[in-house]
Amino acid sequence: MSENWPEGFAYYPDALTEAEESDLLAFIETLNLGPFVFQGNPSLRHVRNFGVDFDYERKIAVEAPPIPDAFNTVLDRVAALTGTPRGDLAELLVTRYPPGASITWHRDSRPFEAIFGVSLESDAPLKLRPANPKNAKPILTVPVARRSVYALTGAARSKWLHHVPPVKETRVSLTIRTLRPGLEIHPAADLAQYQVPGQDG
Ligand SMILES: O=C(O)CCC(=O)C(=O)O
Repeated sequence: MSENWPEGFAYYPDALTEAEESDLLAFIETLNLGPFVFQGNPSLRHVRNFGVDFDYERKIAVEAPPIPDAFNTVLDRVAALTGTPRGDLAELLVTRYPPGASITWHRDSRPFEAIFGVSLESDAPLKLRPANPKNAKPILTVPVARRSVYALTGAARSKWLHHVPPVKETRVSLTIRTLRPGLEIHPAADLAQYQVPGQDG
């Protein structure tokens, strides 16, 4: 643990074995990822949501296909490491970052509560800074290694922003999230849209 990290941030290196990472990457190869699209603009990142999705246009949570069993091991591991009830891990987002892809400074959408990030295939820096620009704390950099898990809960989730700068090598991440209590999940207008996803984040 670093004393500089915000309250609610935790980092777990070597959370997965090399064999578990290989199995996950092989399964992810079989998924039909599509470009993340925001306000009509496709990004370099390719994504696919399971469990729940966030509709950025309507700003609501919507149903997504169930989380495949191939993710059971990683979900069990995240639950055990972070002390989160396994059943609360309701959403899983797969993201592939080809070289040059990044994710801009952001705080995750309101429907989601705790956030757990699993890094696969390559190491990358995760940047953190306070959401309030008047708070002059410096930007923190956490080198998140492949096979690690990081947690964003508490202040780290609600009062800080995070960002992954353009990656040098292909990186895959799993973003696993709990849902805000009482969240209404709307039926997806057409679940077939997820065969060619592009509106998750
Ligand atoms: O790839 C990561 O570790 C960060 C993903 C993220 O911040 C997001 O999907 O909202």
